[in-house]
Amino acid sequence: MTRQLASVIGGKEAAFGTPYDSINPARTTEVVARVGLADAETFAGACRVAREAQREWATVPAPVRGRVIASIGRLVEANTEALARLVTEEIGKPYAEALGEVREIVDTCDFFLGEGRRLYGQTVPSEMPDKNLFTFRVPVGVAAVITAGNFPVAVPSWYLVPALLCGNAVVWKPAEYAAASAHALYRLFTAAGLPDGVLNIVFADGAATFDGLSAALEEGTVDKVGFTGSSAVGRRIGELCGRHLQSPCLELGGKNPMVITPDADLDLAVEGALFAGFGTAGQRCTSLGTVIAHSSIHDEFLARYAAAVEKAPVGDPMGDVVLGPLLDRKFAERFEEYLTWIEPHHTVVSGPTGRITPDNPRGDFTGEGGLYYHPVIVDGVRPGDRLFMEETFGPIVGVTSYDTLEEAIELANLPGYGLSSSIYTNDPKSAFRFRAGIGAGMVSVNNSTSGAEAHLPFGGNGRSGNGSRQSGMWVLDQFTRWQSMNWDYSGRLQKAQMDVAEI
Ligand code: UN1
Repeated sequence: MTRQLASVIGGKEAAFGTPYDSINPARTTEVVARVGLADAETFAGACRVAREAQREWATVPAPVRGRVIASIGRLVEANTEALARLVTEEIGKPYAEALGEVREIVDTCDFFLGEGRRLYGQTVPSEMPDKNLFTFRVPVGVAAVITAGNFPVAVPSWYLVPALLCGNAVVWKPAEYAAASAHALYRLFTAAGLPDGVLNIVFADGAATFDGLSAALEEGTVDKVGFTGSSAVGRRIGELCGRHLQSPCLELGGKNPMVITPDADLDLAVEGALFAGFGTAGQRCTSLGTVIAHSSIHDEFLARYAAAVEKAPVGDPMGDVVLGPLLDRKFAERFEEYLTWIEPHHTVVSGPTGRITPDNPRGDFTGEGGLYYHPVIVDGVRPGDRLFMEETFGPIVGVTSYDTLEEAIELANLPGYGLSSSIYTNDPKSAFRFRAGIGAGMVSVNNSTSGAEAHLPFGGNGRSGNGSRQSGMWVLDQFTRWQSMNWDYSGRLQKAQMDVAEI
């Protein structure tokens, strides 16, 4: 029987709402879950419930909250295979990658369970005698977390784990096409001992979420918004939050470049470009957008890259494949549009393009009723081309060439995103110059643009975000605010700046 999933608010199932079917993109006739989408008022109501629950949760000592995070980590780890299988079934991510995604949640919990015992404030010297200064981290309050479905369980955990650890309550709105994976994760979180109302899950479409969030911000029941998704929606969320003097945590798109210098190990670069370009079918925010290869090795790299892509297995994501299907019909439609951006001056070096069907097969593979697409490499992209400038969430990689490192850096920065980047080189000077010149938040040397570790700052600049960072200790600044305290025990009024101690 098909799973029926409704929002859960304050520990209780909400009214079912409008039905939506989350399908298996590898077999589009298979419904993974029937999801009830809530309206805007339900979203705003969940924020009110969270506001109430947060008051109690904030009084739970941080080390005890850390123990809850430890339990979440253990529960997720014990359910690794089941959760990874569900992710693969619902969004078509190859099973090996889905296992990695679940691992990323456990890594996040491992990091933050200890943070419960740290969550340090500071003692700060005063300019006056007999006076002490302190800082404390205080929870922000209620966080509204809106996440995409390409990482349906790991990326939400990057918000939920630190937000909860810091003493906040959360209203989480996952992507509806990844609702079953989100619901399974939600159940594991709450089973670890979170009080009702501290973590709420609301399924809703984009319009209801936006209206519900506007209402909640107006009412003052949301204090922080976390959003992972497209740059266009991120901009709208940023504008909305700005009207309420809030700064959201935005993790948006990328047009992630990979520069290959003349002395690079080309086989290593090909391997990196294969994973970065076509892992998760090119639907990571860290996926490779454009390869910028030195003109002296451009042809050789391209030949090897095309050969590797030709050999890459595409098919059932439960099997040993590089590419499974695209996430969902909406993404498949958009990808078809990106394919129309291929211009006459481009050269497709990877064979056929478009959906894999019996009429457009990939070897023996005919697509079997799934949202499978041919991986595409397009040579000759250049500034001004949409394929060069815009994120193309899907299995397509552009290639261009350069002559000087300065030119490569300029090309890499041109689209105005700034999430991930990579350089393949054996020359440390080039690596460090690239690091200093690139506008991206993340730089890889001799490694793929994808695959950031869970305890380094993750995030971007420009069209990729507003400079906020997730993961590791840096995300604590998203979910706590600094409060300072001064305590004067001199027994007199000592005035700052006016009664500075003299020597
Ligand atoms: C995303 O696609 O939103 O670095 C996140 C990576 C993963 C996370 C991707 N650890 O590719």
